[in-house]
Amino acid sequence: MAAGAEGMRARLMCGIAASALLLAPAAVRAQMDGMDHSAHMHMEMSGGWRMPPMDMEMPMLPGLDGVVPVVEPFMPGMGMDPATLPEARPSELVPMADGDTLAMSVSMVRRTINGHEMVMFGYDGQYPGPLIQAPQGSTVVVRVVNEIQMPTTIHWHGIRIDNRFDGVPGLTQDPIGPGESFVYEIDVPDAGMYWYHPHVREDVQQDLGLFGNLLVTSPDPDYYGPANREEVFVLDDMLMDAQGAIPWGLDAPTHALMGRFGNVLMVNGVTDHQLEVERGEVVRFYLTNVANSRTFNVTFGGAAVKVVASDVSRYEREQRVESVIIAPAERYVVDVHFEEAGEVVIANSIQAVNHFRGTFYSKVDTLSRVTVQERAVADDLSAEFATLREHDDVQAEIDAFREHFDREPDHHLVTTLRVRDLPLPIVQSMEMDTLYVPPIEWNDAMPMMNWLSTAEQVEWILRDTDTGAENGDIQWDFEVGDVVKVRVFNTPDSFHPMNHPIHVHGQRFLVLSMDGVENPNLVWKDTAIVPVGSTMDILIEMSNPGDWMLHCHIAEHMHSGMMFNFSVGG
Ligand SMILES: [Cu+2]
Repeated sequence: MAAGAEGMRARLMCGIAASALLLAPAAVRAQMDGMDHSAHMHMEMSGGWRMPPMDMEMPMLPGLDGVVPVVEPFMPGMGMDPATLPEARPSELVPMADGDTLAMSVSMVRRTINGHEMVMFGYDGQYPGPLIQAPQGSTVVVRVVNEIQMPTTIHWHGIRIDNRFDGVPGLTQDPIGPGESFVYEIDVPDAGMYWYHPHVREDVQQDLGLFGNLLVTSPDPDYYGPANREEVFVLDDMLMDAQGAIPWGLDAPTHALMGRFGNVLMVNGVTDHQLEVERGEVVRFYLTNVANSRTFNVTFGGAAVKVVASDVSRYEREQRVESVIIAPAERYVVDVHFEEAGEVVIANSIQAVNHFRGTFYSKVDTLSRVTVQERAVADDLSAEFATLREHDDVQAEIDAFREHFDREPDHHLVTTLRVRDLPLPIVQSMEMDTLYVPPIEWNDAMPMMNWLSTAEQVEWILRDTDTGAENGDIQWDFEVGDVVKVRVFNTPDSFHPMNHPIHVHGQRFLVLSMDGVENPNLVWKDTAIVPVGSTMDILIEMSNPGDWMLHCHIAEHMHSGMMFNFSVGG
């Protein structure tokens, strides 16, 4: 073991009362109840680290006071007065025509979240970045100038883009250094809502505000059907305490086990999002999840919801849903009918799990408050909303792939993880928790453990079970026109199993089945979540030549190794 690792171990071990970690959950609970959590919440830790805030429902393992991650902390603009920076502006719509060019900066901005003025990053000084709108089939140009002190790139997520402009450092381009620029030419072959973000230290840069939407409009004005209005909802969270954001890891991400869950939820960068609609309005919501790790379960009070589209296409058939489960990087287009006057709370409604006590409790966080006025909307779309449209063109396009649905997979992936140099007490306490693993990790049930696990100690793995190759050692080679079936199994038998949103660059895929149950309503996707213990079959259409990535879209998992490249020849 390297000297650095020894030092790290000593630091992690420092202050841990190992015996306390080995207590049964009930005993830990008893100790917890006597503790004042708030006292150390605000404590300044050594080296600029502050302990992340604990959920009051969650036990704090005793003896972890003073233990910090093995990496140095990073805060943008350390020592800088935020007042010297321009205040970020809300996202602005940028309609672009074929061949148009947008000049876009990546720069430091001032933002206030939850009452805290912070130095953050912004695209064109906005949060989220500009809402770029481009007609389907066009090519738009974005000239990016990097004005922050870190290298960056832009990945145009979900776009079947020319490989040269996919924004993956070391694969499709060199990172854009501070002061440098890069010109992206973005072909947009598919209508839908996309988004853009960096592919360099996503856990830091994306969390600090580098994300924006790209709306590709169909020439068909009736593409999604009628709605009274459209709203863009960018869902995000931020991990903060009473002093502001908890620092990020400088050389490697913290929160490598579960990803960096925030405790402050936001829509379009604000914590108090509100809407006012008239009674009877059908509102179309374009949802994008830009959080590092959080999967949202979005509910719309008692209002009726139907799901229309997802990442890269409309569904075969519109369908009524109770809520929308949206993993990091996914998008959904939903229509919501606000029939009753009054207030409707759009919320993240989850069943939180307390790993150490093995208990569940419901948790509802308001995302947006919708005031539905008494006055009825002039253009009543109730009848149209009640109709569940079928899209023959979507079905016909998918028909060409049905011959592949039932055949054996071409490739098998299993997801798992390895940990190294985590102190024994942490490992033991993690083992205590394994009975309570939920299929979807809705919240951070172990804030301290999670925070302390860095990408230097945790390796998340995609393993090709046909060859035994893992992560970067996997190399898949295809040709344009290939239709590839991949089976992904998310094993529940690992140190800390967790759901993974799997993202495929440059292509589109269908989720054929989950746990052997056929998907009855298909939609083209670029990202799909595999719950713990589940097996997902996807069918990827290799339509776009080049060298591409496949990875987990939990930022901390990708940076902990959960990625590999594949090539499409032709
Ligand atoms: Cu993952």
